[in-house]
Amino acid sequence: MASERTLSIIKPDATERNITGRIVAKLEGAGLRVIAQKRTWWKKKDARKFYDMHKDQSFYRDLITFMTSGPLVLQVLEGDSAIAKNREVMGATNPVDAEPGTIRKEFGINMQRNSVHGSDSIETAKREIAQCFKKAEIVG
Ligand code: 3AN
Repeated sequence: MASERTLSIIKPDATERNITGRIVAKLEGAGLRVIAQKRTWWKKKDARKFYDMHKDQSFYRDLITFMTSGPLVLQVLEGDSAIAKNREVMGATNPVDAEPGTIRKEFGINMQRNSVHGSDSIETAKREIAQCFKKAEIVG
């Protein structure tokens, strides 16, 4: 298995409920290592850039409003098959469809307020990490 890096975001519904530590514990428990982390509050332009591929979707405006409604925790995770492993521990987009034990099953509220984001491919991970972190902020 190759070591990979992926971008993880703890979303405003989770920072609001003060459960960021419980989410990081799940990620670490899955064998992922946090090699960069910061708490931030996105401007609309940050969220629009990040979710540009969804700009024609019906949920886009609500998604931008939600992702700028409170603090986020941005993280780079590293590990063997980190992209797939992160998505496995996150669970399905809709928490009702997520497997037991996943972050979204335990903490997600609905399709939008689903507590975490994770990159879905190597290319996406590269782009998302570069948008969120300077090279010097990533300490593997
Ligand atoms: P995932 O985060 O599971 O990869 P994507 O990339 O399809 O899901 O969607 C990005 C984000 O957009 C989701 N995390 C979710 O917050 C939101 N989203 C996706 N589909 C819907 C939907 N049908 N209604 C509301 N929000 C949605």
